[in-house]
Amino acid sequence: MQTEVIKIKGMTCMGCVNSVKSVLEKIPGVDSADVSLEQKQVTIQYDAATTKPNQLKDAIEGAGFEVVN
Ligand SMILES: [Cu+2]
Repeated sequence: MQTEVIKIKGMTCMGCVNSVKSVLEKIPGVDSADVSLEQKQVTIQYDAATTKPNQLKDAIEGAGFEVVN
């Protein structure tokens, strides 16, 4: 299992947090997505053989948020 921490711009409330979490957890290979509104970041546990970091970032941007790193 691989861990990726992604900084996100544009999250303002728990609704945003839940959107980010649910799009990420729908991706095959993603085990968990732990979103912090305070720290404006998500910590993702995923299987690197199934999912690439770019897919995670694309999903966040697809949900309407900006990936910082
Ligand atoms: Cu919101």
